[in-house]
Amino acid sequence: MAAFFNKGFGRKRESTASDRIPPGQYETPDFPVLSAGPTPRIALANWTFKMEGLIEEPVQWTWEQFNALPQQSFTTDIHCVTKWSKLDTKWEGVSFDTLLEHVKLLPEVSHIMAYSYGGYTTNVPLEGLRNSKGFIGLRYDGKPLTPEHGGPARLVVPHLYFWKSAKWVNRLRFMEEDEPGFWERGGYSMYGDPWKEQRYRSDDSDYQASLNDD
Ligand SMILES: Nc1nc2c(c(=O)[nH]1)N[C@H]1C(S)=C(S)[C@@H](COP(=O)(O)O)O[C@H]1N2
Ligand SMILES: [Mo]
Repeated sequence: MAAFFNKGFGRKRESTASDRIPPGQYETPDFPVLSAGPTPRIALANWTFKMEGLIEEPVQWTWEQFNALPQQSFTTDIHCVTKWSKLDTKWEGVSFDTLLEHVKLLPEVSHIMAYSYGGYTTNVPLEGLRNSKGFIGLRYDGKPLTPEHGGPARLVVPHLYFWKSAKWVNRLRFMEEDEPGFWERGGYSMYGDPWKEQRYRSDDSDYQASLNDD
């Protein structure tokens, strides 16, 4: 039966796409804009990107310097906690692995906090960014990233809910313990894996464990 239904009528394509939609999500062709505040406008001449915290030497780039770093293309699916998913989004930017070549991490680093122009913050585990899992997006669909989608530069961590992909990012701080960012302080998951439906803090497995401890 399966072989029959997989033949023709575009069924194979459809079932392949739906396998890529996490539980509770629906696919949209749109690219909705979700911002907790106004869109900051950053002149490229003033833009900087900094890495600090538990690394041997902090490092900072200007827009020109940052754009001279090796860049890669990424085609990836994104999943917003408000339940839309968008397949095959096309980005160009600098991978987190490339950024790590410019610093020496202290051994205790476990998480990073991303900071944005405008004050947004979000926490991500180090291992959630390494090995091509996270990048700083500079271009979307072949064009410079628009301000409403986080331009000039945003963090992109597509395997986690999209609130972890901080728009207008300008700083990463390396930490030895997990700390909540903006939405996480408001009750959202510390991790945010869409495949595990970790939407709220109460969906986190260590949160469940901490309830059992008491
Ligand atoms: N700086 C900043 N980054 C942010 C947000 C925000 O409000 N401010 N919203 C987050 C949320 S909840 C989502 S779903 C995505 C939305 O990105 P988009 O507007 O490009 O779709 O950005 C994330 N990054
Ligand atoms: Mo979101």
